[in-house]
Amino acid sequence: MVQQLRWAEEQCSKALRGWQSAQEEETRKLQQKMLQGQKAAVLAKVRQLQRELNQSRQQLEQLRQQLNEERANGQYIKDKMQAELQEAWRRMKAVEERHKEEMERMYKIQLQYRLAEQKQRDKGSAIEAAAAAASSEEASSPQPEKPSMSSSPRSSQESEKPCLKLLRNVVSVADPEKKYTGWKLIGRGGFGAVYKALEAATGRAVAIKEIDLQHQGCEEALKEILVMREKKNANIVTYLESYLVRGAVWLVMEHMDGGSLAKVVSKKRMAVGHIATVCRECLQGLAFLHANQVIHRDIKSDNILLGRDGSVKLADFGLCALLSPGQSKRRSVVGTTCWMAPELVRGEPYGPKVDTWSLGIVGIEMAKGEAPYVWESSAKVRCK
Ligand code: 3AM
Repeated sequence: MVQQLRWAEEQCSKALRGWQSAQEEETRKLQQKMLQGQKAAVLAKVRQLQRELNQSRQQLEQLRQQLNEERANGQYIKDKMQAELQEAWRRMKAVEERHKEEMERMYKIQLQYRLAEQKQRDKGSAIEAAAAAASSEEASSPQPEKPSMSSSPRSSQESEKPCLKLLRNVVSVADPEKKYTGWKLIGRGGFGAVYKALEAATGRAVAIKEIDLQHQGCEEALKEILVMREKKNANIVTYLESYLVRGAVWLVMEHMDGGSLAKVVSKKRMAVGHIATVCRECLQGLAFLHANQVIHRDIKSDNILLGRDGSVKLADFGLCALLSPGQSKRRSVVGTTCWMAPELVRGEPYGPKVDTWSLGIVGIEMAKGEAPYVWESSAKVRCK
């Protein structure tokens, strides 16, 4: 019996141990499950954070890139401005150099003329002096290159007299300051200034070019008036009248309300069709001048004027040359360097074709915005 009880006890304790260990196993499994659940939740959280972190990192990287790009852009703009500044400085220096050269040339020419005048005065004939001055224009070289550096500064009283007499016969006698009102300065050139004014009687707008005879010779002013007065054409600015006022000629002409071609080319690139039209109109003007034995000698965009009605006209005849059957070629070196034909630069005999060359340079101005070598010194341009 005792044995049976012991066996039963053993069986019971075995069963108890088995149940205990099964329960422990269950508890462990349950704990594991709970832990796994927590772990999964935590892991999900960690993954979520990881994603957010990555996003923040990407945003940061993008911002850094933007910042770098902006810095690079800023640097680029700074570099570009610096380059433009250097270029502007270089151009200014080139212009300064050209200005200095032109001034020196002008002084030399003035000296030549004074000497020529002195010689003629010694001969005792004022008329002879004027003739000699005119012929020395063709003989002496180099001559001035810009209208502002005109080759004939005012001659002495004696040699000016015949020219002034002729001028007085040509100009009007009324008071231009009464006839024209509302004067406004348009611009200045080496010769003097150009004003816009209104004819009081009609309200018509006119341009009045004041030619200072101290700077532009009397002969040149007279020549300019006579050529404009006699050679009328749809492609040449219309001359109206002129006055002699306080040592200056006031040349009254039609007002071209579109301004100069130079202004247009400096502001925008022209369409091919517009370039072709300007060329055609200028060529018509030149054909007319050449058929009338006149060489303009200073064709450039500054001397081509535009009207809002589409008109294109040649202006500024201060440097023109008149040909004759006995003199079909000229030699004097006048004009503006970058527009001058090679034969003219070299001081060789030349004819009307020099104007055609200059118009070719105007074509380049219209296509590219400026004439070739325009920022180089005159001496350099002549070598090219
Ligand atoms: O300096 P800008 O280009 O503004 O165009 C000529 C230049 O102006 C203008 O006068 C200035 C000095 O030469 N000009 C000359 N003749 C003219 C005219 N007949 C004229 N403007 C209008 N009509």
